[in-house]
Amino acid sequence: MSGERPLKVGITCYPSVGGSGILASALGEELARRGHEVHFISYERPFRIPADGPRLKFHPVVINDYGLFKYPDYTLPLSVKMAEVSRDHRLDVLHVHYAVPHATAALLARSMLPASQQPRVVTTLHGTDTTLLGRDAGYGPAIRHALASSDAITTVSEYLRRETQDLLAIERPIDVIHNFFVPRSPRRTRAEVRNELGLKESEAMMIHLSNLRPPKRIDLLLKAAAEIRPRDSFKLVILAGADFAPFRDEVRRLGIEDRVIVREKVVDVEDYLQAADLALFTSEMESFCLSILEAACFACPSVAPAVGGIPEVLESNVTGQLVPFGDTAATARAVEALIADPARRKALGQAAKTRAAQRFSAEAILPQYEALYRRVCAASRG
Ligand code: GMT
Repeated sequence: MSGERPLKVGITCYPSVGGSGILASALGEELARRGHEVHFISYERPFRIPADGPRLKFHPVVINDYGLFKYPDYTLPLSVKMAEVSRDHRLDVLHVHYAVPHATAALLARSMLPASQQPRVVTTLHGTDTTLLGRDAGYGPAIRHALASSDAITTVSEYLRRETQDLLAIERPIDVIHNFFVPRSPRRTRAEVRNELGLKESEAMMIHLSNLRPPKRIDLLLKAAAEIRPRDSFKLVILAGADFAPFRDEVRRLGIEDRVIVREKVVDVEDYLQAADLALFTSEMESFCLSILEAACFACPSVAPAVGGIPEVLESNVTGQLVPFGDTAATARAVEALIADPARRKALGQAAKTRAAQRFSAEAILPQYEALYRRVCAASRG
């Protein structure tokens, strides 16, 4: 840190498996490492944050079950906890990841406090909070209001900035701060992981990691895998952040049971990423696709559709291969070409790793968040 006083930052995110929570957790961990004080506020401890330490603390939001409520309410107890933590720890900034309902709760928390105790509110949009909920008549106006009232808005890609401006008619400046990833050291060797998976020497390990939500288009992932030839040249290892059972029938129907290996709710993704030869994604929409970056950090090139913010993460023919969305034949051909050419695969993987370190590492991204926090803290409120 540059001689300036450390900041006190509250972070709210979804604690479950998902890119926004992973990013928010890594941000908090890195801020604490850099000497700032970080307070996570959520209904559960985010799964990747370390145990509480001198500069990192988790504050759970307790939700009671009231018979009158048909739908349990989270926004109000969250806002009360945010206000409490802001007041007790004199927070400079409340940084919320994923607008719904976090940004609205932060504004409410801010307005519950006297002016001298009000933190600045920074809202980071991650994707479907703009592209899905932003279009929803039941959420759009509330999101727009929360963004208009935040002290700063950031998006994780240029693509998402444009979408937010267009869909939500936001005219004020939006800062683009790309996602970053800090790879942890694998706990097992590449050989141990391949052994666990029962991979033959002749089989390329193709990895897919996601929360399996509808935009990930697991149907297309499986279809593309079924079109890869020779069919015994690879195994598709799916690190599923959710129950894979709903996709089992499709795996059987496509006759690829012997090609697909699923591991659910894996925490040590690094073990598998270091062992992978390439990664495959078939999403219909991604504002960034953190998983491509995670793979890149382990010199693993990706094949992915040219949608949303993916072209900002993956440079086609340099760090992997972009393909048209939904074209499973083109996807299978791109994968086949990489399987058949280990030297090219390696070159793309190395370039992906270098680019990740240059553009999407903590060293590259953290100073951007610190500068943003200092900017909003220095600005007088309009
Ligand atoms: O929008 C979602 O599907 C959930 C969200 C999440 O919390 O995982 O994903 C979004 O945020 C990630 C982290 O910034 C991005 O890498 C994902 O591309 C983005 N997903 C979409 O835009 C669909």
